[in-house]
Amino acid sequence: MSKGRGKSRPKPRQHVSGFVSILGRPNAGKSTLLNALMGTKVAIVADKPQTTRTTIQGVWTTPGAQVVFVDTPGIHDADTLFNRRMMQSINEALGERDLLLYLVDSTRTPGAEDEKALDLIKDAHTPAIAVFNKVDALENNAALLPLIDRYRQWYEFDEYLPLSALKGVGLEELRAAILKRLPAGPAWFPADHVTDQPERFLAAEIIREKILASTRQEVPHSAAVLVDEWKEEGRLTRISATVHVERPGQKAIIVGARGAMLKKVGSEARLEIERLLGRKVFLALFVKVSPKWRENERFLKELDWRAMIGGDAPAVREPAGPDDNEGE
Ligand SMILES: Nc1nc2c(ncn2[C@@H]2O[C@H](COP(=O)(O)OP(=O)(O)OP(=O)(O)O)[C@@H](O)[C@H]2O)c(=O)[nH]1
Ligand SMILES: [Mg+2]
Repeated sequence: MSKGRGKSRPKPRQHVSGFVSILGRPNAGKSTLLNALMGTKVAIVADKPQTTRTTIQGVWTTPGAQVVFVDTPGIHDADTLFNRRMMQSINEALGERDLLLYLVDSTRTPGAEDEKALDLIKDAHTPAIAVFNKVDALENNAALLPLIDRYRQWYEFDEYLPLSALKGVGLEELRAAILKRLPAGPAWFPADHVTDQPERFLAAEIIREKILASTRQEVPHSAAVLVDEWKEEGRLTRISATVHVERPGQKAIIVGARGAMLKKVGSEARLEIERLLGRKVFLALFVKVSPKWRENERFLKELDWRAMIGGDAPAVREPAGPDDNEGE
């Protein structure tokens, strides 16, 4: 707070830009924060861990700055090929960044796993801000001080900020702390560029979000969504997508009694995809049992849109693993 000077005009600064990765344990609120910082929904959110499965970019452009935020999967012990891929994408998000935001769920008591997750931050040798999220859910803020102290003992962050990504409390302070640490640089993307995710992937993610919201236990982890077909027909976009699960019991849950669950998920997803595209959408949704897809290299390649749009991987056009894919 500046004493007596009222609102002093900030000095004109050079245009700044940079890459800022958002990291933390599963369910800490990383994607909620990305959406809050962007002011628009870029990443799906759920009250289940491991919702985000790949890095997701949100490009925030203001008159004096452009920030590329990179949301990441939660840091966890990887047990399957799929989880190892998730950890790999976290590691990639740590390289050559200007700043890291390490998100802590302030409502949880920190333990050994939280301390271990910080090793990744320590090894990155990049400026990092510790963000204590979900303060709206704390009974009183006094609980925050010992928590901040604990993290301070584990790692000396550049700053420690309380925040509620959900309620938008502390966002301005966080934005200021970010901008202050970015180097002078140009905008790399046009002002209307918001994310790197193709519409096909966003649609698949929206479908998965509706499934996550309606299911529990092992079903959320076992569901993967692939868009099989995408056709523009006049003013209508016709999308056909398949929800892959690992076991017949999970398929039964997602389909529901007389197809009720699939209908609900499908219509919730369709409405949101229509809002996203600004067009009418016809969504055909199927459920398929694809045993052990999380260990299936070819299936994972199909899920990874970066590989599909010509990353380093060769374009594989054969049907993915256990999938029967789109019909001609
Ligand atoms: N009360 C409260 N809940 C929050 C806040 N931020 C996020 N949440 C909730 O925490 C849950 C997880 O949010 P996500 O944004 O999906 O968390 P994430 O860290 O991206 O999770 P993963 O992608 O699974 O690693 C959701 O139910 C959010 O609504 C917050 O500031 N306050
Ligand atoms: Mg997430």
